[in-house]
Amino acid sequence: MPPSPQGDERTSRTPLLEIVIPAFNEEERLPGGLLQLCAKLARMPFPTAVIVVDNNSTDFTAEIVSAWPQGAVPVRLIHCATPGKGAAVRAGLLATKASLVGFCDADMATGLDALDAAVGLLIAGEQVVIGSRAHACSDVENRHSTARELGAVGFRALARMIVRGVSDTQCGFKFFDGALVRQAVAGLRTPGFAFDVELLARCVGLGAAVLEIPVQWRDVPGSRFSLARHGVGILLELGSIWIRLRAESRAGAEPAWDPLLNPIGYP
Ligand SMILES: Nc1nc2c(ncn2[C@@H]2O[C@H](COP(=O)(O)OP(=O)(O)O)[C@@H](O)[C@H]2O)c(=O)[nH]1
Ligand SMILES: [Mg+2]
Repeated sequence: MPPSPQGDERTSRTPLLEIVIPAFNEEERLPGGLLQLCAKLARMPFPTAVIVVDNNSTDFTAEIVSAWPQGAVPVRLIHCATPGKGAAVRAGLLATKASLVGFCDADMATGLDALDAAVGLLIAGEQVVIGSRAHACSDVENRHSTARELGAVGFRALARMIVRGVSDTQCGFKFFDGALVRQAVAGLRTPGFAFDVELLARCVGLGAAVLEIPVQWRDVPGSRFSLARHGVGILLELGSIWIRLRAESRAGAEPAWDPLLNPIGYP
């Protein structure tokens, strides 16, 4: 089907908002997620675009994106050679040019109604707006195992030592001032699931405040995360983040903070 005239007009302009979706073996969940996201973005009153970042998926993820019909919301595929969600999000964010950018998961576990609030807050001057399942007004439908929930409690306690004041660093729904996040993500070194902690720490190190907003979140079956496969790796990643940021701070590099003497924090 040829793109609509409206699509021609919207896609010829530089997007104001670009959204990155990291995707690994997502042939089941991605088509529905992309449909939802594109429908939502097509209703926004400015040009938008989507970037899907694939890590050598062994299923039809890449083919699905390559063949995606280019309508009012262009959808572009990027390959990332380094495995991991963090590496993929980094590659996607670095490929953006828009003044507002963000990322969300292929399963659209976070309800897209929150996008209006996130974009409105960024336009009003916020620099980092993130979905938070810990927000008192969030509506969360969680089917995680007890083991994963216990692991999450431990993770949150450790993550708070690096980004104090953020209750939920791991919700896959984060939006940023484009220039800020491109600068922050350039230094990101965490390839796996703990990358959000380093990214938020780097944004705060650059002087940004993190605003958590309520979301509707439902656990979508088909998660790529496995406590058995990723649990230890995540802990190691947290330790590396702490050490790396501390070393950078001591060397006088950005971000200029020390997690011991001057922990990233909010009032
Ligand atoms: N490109 C890429 N995406 C990944 C990788 N691991 C996870 N993702 C994506 O990250 C998003 C969140 O993953 P998901 O499995 O839903 O994790 P959960 O919601 O935390 O259980 C999805 O879009 C996944 O496809 C990876 O190694 N590479
Ligand atoms: Mg998920």
